[in-house]
Amino acid sequence: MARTDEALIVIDVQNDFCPGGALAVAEGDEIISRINGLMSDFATVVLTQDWHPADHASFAANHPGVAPFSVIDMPYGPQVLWPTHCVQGTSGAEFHRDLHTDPAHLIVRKGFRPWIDSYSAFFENDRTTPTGLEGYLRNRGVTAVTFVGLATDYCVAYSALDAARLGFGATVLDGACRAIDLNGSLAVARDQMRAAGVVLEA
Ligand code: VGL
Ligand code: ZN
Repeated sequence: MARTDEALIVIDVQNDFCPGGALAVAEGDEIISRINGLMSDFATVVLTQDWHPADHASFAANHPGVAPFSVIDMPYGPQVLWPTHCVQGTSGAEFHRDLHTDPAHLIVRKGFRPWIDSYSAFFENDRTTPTGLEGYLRNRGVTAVTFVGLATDYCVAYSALDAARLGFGATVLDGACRAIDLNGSLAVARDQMRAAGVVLEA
């Protein structure tokens, strides 16, 4: 039976992060059946949804002359410029059709402010503007969170690092995640997570 103090956080299992999508993560769809099977083990299930306006500052298309995957300085720090993805209301922003969404208790949308990106389920990329998820989890008595989804080295890692920083027990099920791995970002993310006390399990 599900432990009442544990939550499963399913990060960004959306069409644009799956094969054929605008920011496709290799094998991104191969984790879905395992994720579906995990949901009944947790008393709280949260889905996140990357949810950008078309004029979002993280899109290379909104920075003329700058190539996708280059890095620029934003007021809150370095920012990778991504191909246009997960635009609000488009099919690319929808959850993958195989993902079970009915068991979810909460869907957190993030990245909807045009001038700031939001990788983490807890904070925008300034690491201080909250999404409200921390309060939701604490209010429900959650003390430990398990992360699965896309992408390991961006939204999953940022979320897990924030969870650990906030004092939640934090586990990442690596086999139920897939990575973008941009210039070694996966190895860096794994090192940072381990150093922060995030438990990486297969
Ligand atoms: C993500 C890059 C841009 C992610 C979201 O879900 O990991 N990565 N937006
Ligand atoms: Zn995004």
